[in-house]
This record gives sequence, C-alpha cells and structure tokens, in this order.
Amino acid sequence: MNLYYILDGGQSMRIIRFKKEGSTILAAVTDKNQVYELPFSDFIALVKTSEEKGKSTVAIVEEVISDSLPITSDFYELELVTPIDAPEVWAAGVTYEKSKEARNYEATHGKEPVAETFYDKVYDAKRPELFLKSTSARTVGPKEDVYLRSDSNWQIPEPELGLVIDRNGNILGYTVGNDMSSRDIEGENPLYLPQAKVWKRSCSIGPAIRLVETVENPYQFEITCRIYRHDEKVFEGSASTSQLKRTYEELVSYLTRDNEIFDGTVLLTGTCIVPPNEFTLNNDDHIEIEISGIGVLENTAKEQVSNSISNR
Ligand code: DO4
Ligand code: MG
Repeated sequence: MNLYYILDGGQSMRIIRFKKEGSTILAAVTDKNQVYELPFSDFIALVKTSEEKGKSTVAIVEEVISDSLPITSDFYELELVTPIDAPEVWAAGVTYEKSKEARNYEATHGKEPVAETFYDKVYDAKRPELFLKSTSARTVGPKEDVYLRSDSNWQIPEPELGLVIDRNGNILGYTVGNDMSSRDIEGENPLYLPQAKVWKRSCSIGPAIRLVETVENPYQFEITCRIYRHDEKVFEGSASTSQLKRTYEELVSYLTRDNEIFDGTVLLTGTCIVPPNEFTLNNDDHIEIEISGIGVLENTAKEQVSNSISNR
C-alpha cells in the first residue's frame, strides 16, 4: 500500500547523489528544487532507517531536512553521480507496441513479416522478456559518456523508466534509464541479444530517484528523448508510460521468480521511443532523456577503440 505524504515539499521528493571533496553525498530534492544533504550513506540506508522507524521514506527525509538549510536550488549544477550504486540492472523488452514494431523491422530488414515473429509472440505472452542489462561497473551516471560498440553500424539510446527495487521486489522509487542498443546485431540474430545490449558503458541511470510513495499514478510518466549533433537537435520523441502493455508488478514478479536479487537493483521497463529507422548514433552525439517529475538524464555517446582480442 502506498502512503501519500502531502506535506509541503514532499509531493515530488527525489533522491540524488553528488561528489563533494572526494566524497559521495546523498541528498534530497524537494518540489521547489531545493537540495538538502542527507546523513545516510546511500538510498538503501535511508530506506532501511524508514523501515526500522515504521515511517515512510519521505517522512524520514522531511524530518531530517526540517531543521537544515538547502545547499542549492539547482541540482544540475552539482557533480551528480548515479543516484544508486545498482548491483545489477535488468531490463524488460517489447513491453510497448513501438518496440515490437522496431524489433520486427530489424529482424526482417523492413519487409512485412510473413508469419508471427518471436517479438509478436513475446508482446502477447504471459511471460515477459527480461534480460540482465548491466552491472554496477558497466553503468554510468549523469553527464558521463556512454560508449558505442565498434562492431555495430546501427545504434540507438533506449529511453526507459527504471524501477528501483529491494531484494524482496518491493518498488522503492523510479529513475530514468538508457538501455543503449545495437539494432543491427540484434536484427541479425536474436540470440545475439547479450551482445546487442551489454558492453562497457552501455547503460546509464539517473539523475534522481523519485520516491515511490510520492507518485500517484506511475502509468502517467511522460518520457522525452532528444539527441543533439553539433548542438543541433537531430531527434526528439515523446511517449507515456500509459502505453505500457504490462504492469510493473508483473515485470518484478517474473524477475524475482526463483531468482536472487539485491537491494537497489534497477529494472528498466522497456522503450516506448525509437528514433527513425535510418538513424544511428554518432561519436559525440548528446543524448537527453527526460521523465516528468524525475529529471533529465544527459550522456554523450563516444566511440571506443575495440579491445577485443581478435583486434589486438
Ligand atoms: O528484444 C529486445 C529488447 C527490446 C528492448 O530492450 C526494449 O523493448 O526496450
Ligand atoms: Mg530496452
């Protein structure tokens, strides 16, 4: 059951982390964008304190900040890092019709599929597509570079709502995620999915975690993606989580089934925005993913020199 907390400042409470003098500081961002430092080592420590005290997380934050002063009213001016050190990032696929259409296009090179495809089937199946997207070491935060694969000519960002969950599958908050994807590698053969999805710096999350109890309807997040090349906008697309085919609880229930997951795991819920089929990311493209009430996740795509053994 969600507890709605209607005190001034708490309605859209978000949690961020930033670097200060070599340390990582946890902080809260209120409705009015006032930023307050928090005396917890990380988001999970805050959640654990709220459980121990039998209070909502937002109530604990309100208590802490009630007798302190904000450090800024613009959290983007801080040196932000991922809002949580997610031990694993999992991802759901083909949860929006837009993604199903894009996957079919990749697989058939634009021809009309003659029979029902795996993507058509998984879109309608009871069991969702879930895959391990990233680990903590591969995941980057706001303003960090995401990398492009050196062996792919068709790559895109996938803007996705991320669920921050605990070891029992409870949803603790919502964040913004980028599931960087290689369309030609997946299109060649769906068995290449791990290579189409997982490489160094192929995932970003941030800038904030919106506390679950402050969100009245998580199926009304607006997601917007903008891509800039040499300061010129080359793509913009928007969609809403209202178009999601499944529920968040359904995705979490399959992820946690006979599985062990860890506090602070992030589950990306699938993409609802796909740039035009002729679009591929270039070196230095700047990607912005904005989710209403959470924030804007910014990253720059960078080519990397292949370090595969065959190229040495
Ligand atoms: O089937 C491939 C994964 C699709 C995906 O990542 C998405 O729908 O977001
Ligand atoms: Mg995706």
